[in-house]
Amino acid sequence: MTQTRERTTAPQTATGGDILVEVMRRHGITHAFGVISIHNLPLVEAVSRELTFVEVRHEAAAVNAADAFARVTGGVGVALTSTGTGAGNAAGAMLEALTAGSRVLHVTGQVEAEWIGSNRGVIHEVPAQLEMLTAISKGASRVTAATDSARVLEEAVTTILTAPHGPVSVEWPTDLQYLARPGTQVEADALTVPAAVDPSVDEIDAAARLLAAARRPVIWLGGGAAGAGAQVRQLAHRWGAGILTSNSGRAIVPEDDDLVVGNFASTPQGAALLDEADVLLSIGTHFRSNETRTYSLRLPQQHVQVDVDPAAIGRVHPATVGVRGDAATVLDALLERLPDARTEQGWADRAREVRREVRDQLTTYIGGYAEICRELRDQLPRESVVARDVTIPSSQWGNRLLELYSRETNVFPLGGGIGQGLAMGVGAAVARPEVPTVVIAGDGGVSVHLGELASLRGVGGHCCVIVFNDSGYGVLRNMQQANGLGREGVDLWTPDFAALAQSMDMPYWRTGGPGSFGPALREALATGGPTLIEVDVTALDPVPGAFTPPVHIPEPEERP
Ligand SMILES: Cc1ncc(C[n+]2csc(CCOP(=O)(O)OP(=O)(O)O)c2C)c(N)n1
Ligand SMILES: [Mg+2]
Repeated sequence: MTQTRERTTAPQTATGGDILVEVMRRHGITHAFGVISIHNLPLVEAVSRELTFVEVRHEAAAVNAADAFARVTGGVGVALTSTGTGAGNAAGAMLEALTAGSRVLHVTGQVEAEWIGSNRGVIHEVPAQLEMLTAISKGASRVTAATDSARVLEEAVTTILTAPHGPVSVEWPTDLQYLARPGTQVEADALTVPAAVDPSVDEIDAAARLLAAARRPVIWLGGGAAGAGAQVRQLAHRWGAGILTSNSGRAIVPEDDDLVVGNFASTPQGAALLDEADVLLSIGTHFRSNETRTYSLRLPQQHVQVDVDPAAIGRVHPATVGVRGDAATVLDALLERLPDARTEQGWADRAREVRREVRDQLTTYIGGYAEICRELRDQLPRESVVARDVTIPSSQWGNRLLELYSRETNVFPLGGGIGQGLAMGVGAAVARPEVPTVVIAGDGGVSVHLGELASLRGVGGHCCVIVFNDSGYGVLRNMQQANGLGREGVDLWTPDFAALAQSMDMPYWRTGGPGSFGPALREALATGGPTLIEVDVTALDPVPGAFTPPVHIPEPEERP
């Protein structure tokens, strides 16, 4: 079943869409994701004509795909939505982009300029759209004059790219989209993204003094350490220090490095390593609740914290020395000042031992999942993106045990919202067509945006969607059970995924028992196109240990 696309010729007159194209070109952005509407038609038309427009089925998916595109390419992702409900639909995914600090430019329509705020019931008119957009983004602005569109877009991109990064929304009244013309714009040139402030020499000297005295140092990486991977690796090996990471700090140093303990800080062995350490060097991390046993994990008192955001210093764990600045710049300066390793004999081996133990223990615990995890790693190229939805296989092992080798391949919803992984997979597959992408999703999460299977089929992305089917919201089931709560709201009527895949013209495999996943994955990846593998979680053998999320439920004695 092939579906052909008809391309129309360029319209007689250029529109604001051509200005958007100019801005995108200036920043090396090749694709936009979105849903067409009377409120963004000129934008979609020009992007389709001059660059690539990827049709998705929901505005949240457009933002998720743009977000993943940005994470994978290291550039900016663009999402185009309609005004009103379309812009509102984008909100949940914009919140994810905000949480993750993603470089997303969200351009949405607005009713014609003269009707804004008139409350006359103009189609798609909503009160306070700009206020809503402001609340869900790093910044939001409106095009108020046709000749000012390029400046507004450039300013938006500048805000996105100014550290700490984040998504920006621009609303553009429909009439002004048509009236805007290239060549008539004020200040249309690319603006300068301000460089991160140079770190203070005093702070670096103080940090180096403390670090030089460390006998048992440990490094903790968050997503803010991206760009400093080579330096961190050098320092870790010079020092013999183990590297713990948050989920988003994963693979900044490739996870097959023998000093990478990884996203295992909250395990007993990870906690023990932290307990034994005398100095912690943290770089660009939030110390989020999920990664610190809701802030109860004991961290070394001596703490050098590096972050580009001054507000992060000491926010969760007191910093003995805070260094504000770009991670790579700060690490370069620290490497200069820390020429020799004087750490305790055997300390590096201690980190290696923890690395081994946490992996062995989890591999045993996850039973039949271990084979799936191993097959994924064995069969996927190192450059493949693994886009993970919020499902047990992600939380339990995909976010930790499944080795990743570069930050760009580590795509997951940092804010924990389900239903975003599939569209992230679409964005990743578009960004990296030369290697297969894999999506890990639960039956619940994938059902949030089933329409995005059609988007994936439409773009023909080389992407294998792996749906782990336990007929419901398994993680909440486990939570209810572990806490003596009633089993409500968790058992779902689940689609026939074979029939669904057939309707999507996607090759399909159902696996479950031992030995069944590997061959299915091999065949799926060999197709070079979109495929669907359903894993019957109930057939996994040996039965995996249960996973319950690391959230605090008040004990009866805590209740007033
Ligand atoms: C947007 C959003 N709504 C609700 C939740 C709560 N939630 C977390 S995991 C989950 C279940 C996901 O089910 P599924 O994808 O089938 O994965 P499973 O837990 O069964 O492995 C739900 C409902 C959430 N995280 N995000
Ligand atoms: Mg499920």
